[in-house]
Amino acid sequence: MNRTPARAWQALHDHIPDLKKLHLRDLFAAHPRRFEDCSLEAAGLLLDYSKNLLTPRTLELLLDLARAADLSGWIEKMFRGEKINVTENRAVLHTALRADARDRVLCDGRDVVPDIAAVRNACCRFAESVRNGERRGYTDKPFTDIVNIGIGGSDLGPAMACEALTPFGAPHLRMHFVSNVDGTHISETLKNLQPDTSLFIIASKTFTTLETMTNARTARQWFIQKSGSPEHVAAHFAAVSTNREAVRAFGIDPASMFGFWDWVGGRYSVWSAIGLPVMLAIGERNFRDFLSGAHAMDGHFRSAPFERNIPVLLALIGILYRNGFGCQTHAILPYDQYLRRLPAYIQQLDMESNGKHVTRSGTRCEAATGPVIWGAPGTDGQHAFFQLIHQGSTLIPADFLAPAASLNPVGLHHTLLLANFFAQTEALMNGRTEEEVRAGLAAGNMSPSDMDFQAPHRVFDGNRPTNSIMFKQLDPRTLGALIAMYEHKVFTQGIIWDICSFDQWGVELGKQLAQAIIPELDGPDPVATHDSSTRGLINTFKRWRSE
Ligand code: G6Q
Repeated sequence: MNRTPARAWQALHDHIPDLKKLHLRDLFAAHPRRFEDCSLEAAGLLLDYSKNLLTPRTLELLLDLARAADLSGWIEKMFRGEKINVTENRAVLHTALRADARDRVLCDGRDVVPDIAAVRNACCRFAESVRNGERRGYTDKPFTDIVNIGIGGSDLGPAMACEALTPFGAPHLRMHFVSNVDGTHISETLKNLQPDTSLFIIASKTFTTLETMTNARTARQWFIQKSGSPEHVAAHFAAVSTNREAVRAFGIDPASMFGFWDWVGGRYSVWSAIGLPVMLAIGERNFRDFLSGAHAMDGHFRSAPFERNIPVLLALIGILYRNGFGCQTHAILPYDQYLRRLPAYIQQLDMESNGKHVTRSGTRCEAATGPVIWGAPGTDGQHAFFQLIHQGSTLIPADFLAPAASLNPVGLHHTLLLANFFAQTEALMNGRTEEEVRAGLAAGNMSPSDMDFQAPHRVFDGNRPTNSIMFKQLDPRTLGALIAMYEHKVFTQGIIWDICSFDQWGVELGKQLAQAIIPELDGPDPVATHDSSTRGLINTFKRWRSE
């Protein structure tokens, strides 16, 4: 075994030239049981990683990396509430949010499990009273529209989960998510709402985020104007935040405020009170199933040996492509319309966590870190960007995800969807040789000279790696397991790259930058500050907006 990270990295790099000589087609031909050997199930998910460019030796070298980075030690530190978010000096305890009620998780010597249960119970009571019509608006009508105002981690998780779990949602509640500070987002949302049946949730960990607070103020103004009195605000606005004082100052009734803790990162917060819109949509029982799916994945991640551990394998395979093959991006391709927003969610989770170039101790990372995450649902993507995945000059590893059963079993739709799911990964692996192409063209009676011209365009090299992730159906439990799987994949990669996956200084910078410019945009006078580009743009903006 290569016991130090440096030796483990070196051994992996030494091995890459051998891998580059292989073709997936040959790996399958040589090992008829490759699927059986390279697939596993946990928490309701099946991972097939056989269509990856790896041999048993590759896996051994990748596992050495995990061991050399003391992955087991770090997993325990996370679950036990040690302050592994080193730059913010915080614990990282989103796993405690879905822990068993009998578990004890200590943070600064205090068991956080009862605190979590208390807030969750309050959220569930609130959600149930809205769902069953007990809690009503100022004209005594039940609520019909829930508007979550938040951004980033306070938006993407609940928005994605509510959409993914639409079939489990209360049909009498319409969910809306407003995030962008572009006035269009809030205006277009408010256009379709009645004040007396709308409930606003202001979701912000800090309760200072410019976009959220601006949208929240606009919503409140609209509400007061339409309802005719500020007195009704208390019944129509709730808040989810860690900043009690700011919530109070905004005028939200403390009884409608749900807290969480600094050890819940924004992009890991859908399990906390930030999940209130999800509880409103799917109800308490389903929300608990969502948590239990994540908890099942936590148990698997914490206890399964690394070679049989889904998040660890996904992480190691990602590292193989990022660091061994120099791949810059990774695609997330759900074959499920309800998972339309999953790529955007994983994009934030992964890119905000591992988009860092400095190690935990502050030196520059030697290895390349987080890839660009992108994607869209199949089969739409097939008619758009898949061309580049099949024949482009860049290797793009991809995760294909699909449920075995559809929640909308109409006609042949699901069979056709899954036929595409299977066909794509098979084609990406096998490609199409020149011989096969020529045989096809010859069957169509193409002339030899046309064939010479056409053949190179129609050859597919194949050897393009994919993971397939299947589950029986998309339900709250499965979604919980899926998200937790990606959280732990990202965690594992962060540990191996030796970066702090839980801070987000790039986001903090974004929050400060605009502040300096806001006052400069007042009035018509040109500014004389900044570089010539920024100054030129600001002054053109000022001129044009007044024309
Ligand atoms: C997530 C990030 C970021 C954050 C938003 C919203 O991990 O920190 O996306 O969630 O900037 O922040 P607030 O919840 O504080 O408004």
